[in-house]
Amino acid sequence: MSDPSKTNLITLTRHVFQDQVEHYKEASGDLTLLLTAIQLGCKFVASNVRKASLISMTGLANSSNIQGEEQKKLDVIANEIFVNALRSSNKVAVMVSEEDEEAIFVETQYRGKYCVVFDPLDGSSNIDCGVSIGTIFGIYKVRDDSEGEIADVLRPGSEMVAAGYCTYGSCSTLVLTTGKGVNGYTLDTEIGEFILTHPNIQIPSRGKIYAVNEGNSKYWDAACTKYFHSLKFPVEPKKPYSARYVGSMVADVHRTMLYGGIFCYPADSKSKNGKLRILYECFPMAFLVEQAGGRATTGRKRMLDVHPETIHSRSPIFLGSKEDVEDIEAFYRAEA
Ligand code: P6P
Repeated sequence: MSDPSKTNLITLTRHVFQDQVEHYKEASGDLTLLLTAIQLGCKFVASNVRKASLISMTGLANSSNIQGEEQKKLDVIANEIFVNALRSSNKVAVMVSEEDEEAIFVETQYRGKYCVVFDPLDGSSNIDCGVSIGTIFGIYKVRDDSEGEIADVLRPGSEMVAAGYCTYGSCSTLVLTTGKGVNGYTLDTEIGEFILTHPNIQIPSRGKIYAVNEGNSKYWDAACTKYFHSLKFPVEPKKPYSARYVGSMVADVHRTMLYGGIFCYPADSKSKNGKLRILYECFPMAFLVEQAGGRATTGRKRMLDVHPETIHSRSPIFLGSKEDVEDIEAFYRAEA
């Protein structure tokens, strides 16, 4: 008998469909089909990222996005790939992309019942030097009696029905939750399928790694300054934490999901609301982390309880091992 793990491949689509049959008997299968479109986007981006330098896809696209950031060629390509894949899935009513100033409302004949918020190529400043980058997405179902409007996406993250990210690095791993735990699927480029490699991801209750841009230390508030000092100069016999910071949220969060510890992008005197966008960076990562047994906060409030004012609103975020995030929350309470 040959090795069943080699002859009984559990693809993402099969796994999500199994989950749907077991847990969502009344489901139509629309979410499974929507996730197929997202997988196509991730596979296409993975292929383009891998050969970017070979097909002169690095460098600037001589354009900038809503954030005023210079767009890299791959940013533009990735965004178009996802918008086209999502529209042609016939499962989407509203799309919000980091790369587009306005929300996209799908025309009636292609419209479905889901809203997808996404960052098609997060960490794009790392493209030219080959450091890991990724895609982040979150999915809402349109509210009852809605055909798809902006109010369907300006909702707390706690109302998302699915979220995920895909890393583009030494391998491409798609990490996904549909509300029943977190699973990771690694792309087998030879057969073009995401294969289950990280079933039921659970974040350790406490880690030994912290991730923050220390270059902003000058601008931190008192709670952050005291918290990070406590990690570097702990009271004996505790040992100092290790610092790891890629500068690509998907890479830093993926390491935190697997190894534990804490990822932080605080608000500070330079960035009053922090840098990361609520809808398509903070919410999806917070949903995944909570589903893996971790915790995600703004410092003062559960991240998923935040109500975004605009589609590109920003928030401070601290996420990862439950006990590590509870520590930073205690420092904020002490400074209140
Ligand atoms: P900084 C990348 O540009 C990004 O949006 C996230 O992927 C990453 O966590 C953060 O910004 C890095 O920002 O200010 O530390 O370079």
